[in-house]
Amino acid sequence: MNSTEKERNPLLSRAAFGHDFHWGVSNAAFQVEGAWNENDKGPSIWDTFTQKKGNIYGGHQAKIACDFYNRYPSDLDLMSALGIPDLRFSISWPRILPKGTGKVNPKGLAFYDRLVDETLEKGITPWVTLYHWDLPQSLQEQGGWINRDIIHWFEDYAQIVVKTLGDRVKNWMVLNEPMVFTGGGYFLGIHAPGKKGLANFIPAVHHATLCQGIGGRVIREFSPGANIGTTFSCSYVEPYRDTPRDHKAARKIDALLNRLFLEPALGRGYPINDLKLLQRLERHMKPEDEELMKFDFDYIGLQNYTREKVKFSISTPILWANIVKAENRKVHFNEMGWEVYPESIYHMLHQFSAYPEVKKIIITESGTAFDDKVKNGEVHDPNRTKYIQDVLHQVWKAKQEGVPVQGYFIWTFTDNFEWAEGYRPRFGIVYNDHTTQERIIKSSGQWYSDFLKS
Ligand code: GCO
Repeated sequence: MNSTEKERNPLLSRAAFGHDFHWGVSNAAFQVEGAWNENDKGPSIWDTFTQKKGNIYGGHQAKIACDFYNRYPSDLDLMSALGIPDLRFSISWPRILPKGTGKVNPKGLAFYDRLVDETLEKGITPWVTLYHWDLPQSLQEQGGWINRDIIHWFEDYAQIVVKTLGDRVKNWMVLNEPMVFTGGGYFLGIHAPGKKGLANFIPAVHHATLCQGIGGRVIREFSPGANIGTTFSCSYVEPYRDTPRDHKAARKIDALLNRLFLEPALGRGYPINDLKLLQRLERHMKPEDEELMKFDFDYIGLQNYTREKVKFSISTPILWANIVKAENRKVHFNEMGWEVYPESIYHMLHQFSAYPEVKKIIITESGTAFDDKVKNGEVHDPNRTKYIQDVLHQVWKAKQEGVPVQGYFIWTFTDNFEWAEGYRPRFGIVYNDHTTQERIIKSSGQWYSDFLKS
């Protein structure tokens, strides 16, 4: 691209975001590692959930996934060759503590020791997520997230990990998307552990919120000088029609999707005024909880993929609100059925940065899923490249307007196990042939490499 084109569209240069802006890719243990029972790893709720017939698209399994457990050295080489500076990955709790508590698995710790060392050796900065949904099955058998004891189980687990890696890992995230793992796993039953209803959802929400703050304090204590964040899924929410009922419905869904976990972390308590059903949380609150939930995070991890349009719905009791699917709104949508709407991230950056307690925002996940195909040994995904460019335009605009956004991580590096959707949706900038484990850099991956080297 010649210089005049670059000037016309400054976004196509990394420099437009400033020298201190972080760039990377994200993945998660259960979605890429495989080795589901190797070297004394215990089962997670996702191992149990995927092995139960009917839960996962096509009966897909993650016993091997991308075989990252064995292939991470060559994947790190590929990231390094592409000039990707940062890698976000997560720790598998049952690899460290096969029973969730008690006896530590030295082979599990040794794996992450090696992974961190090799990441650093290859000039890549590790960003570590403590919890990306793979709760040890044995803890679920004691109630999992609905058992308040999890705040002690999680604290012990976090201490072991941070004491082991905290000398070399200086960028941390406590939880990945608590709204999704409590909503999917403990209300709708479509994610592990497949529980349903408010009786499961409400205590899971409160205990996850407590662990957000507890995890922050553990990292602060055992990883000196660490940059500590935690991540939140979010979607720009708009009323389907410009009517008072749809506006009210949109406010409720916004409270549920975008405020439920962020506001207690900021010391603002739960958004009960806009979502009366959250009053149920109060019976789980103990006097010390307001303080426990709060933590002075160095940054907020923002994870955005789409926007939602919401309408009043008489057929949805308690919430009286329904999301109108993209396919019913005649808009362009991706392999997940999510509207392709890059502007959403602009609105969420402003919405999150409007809280004075939010010091910095890192976009810890952003990407899109298409039905990518290999043709003559190559994978051309110009639609993904365009989406990322359009999103970066929105990020740059928000940054120009004063939003303290300091980083962008693409979800994800290699195509991987997309939870209940199995391997069908491909999010990667690198194609993975799940039979041969062959990696093929997609045209979006090449574009990202060129952008990072620009
Ligand atoms: C999430 C998870 C990722 C997903 C990605 C695409 O945000 O749901 O962090 O594990 O794979 O978001 O759905």
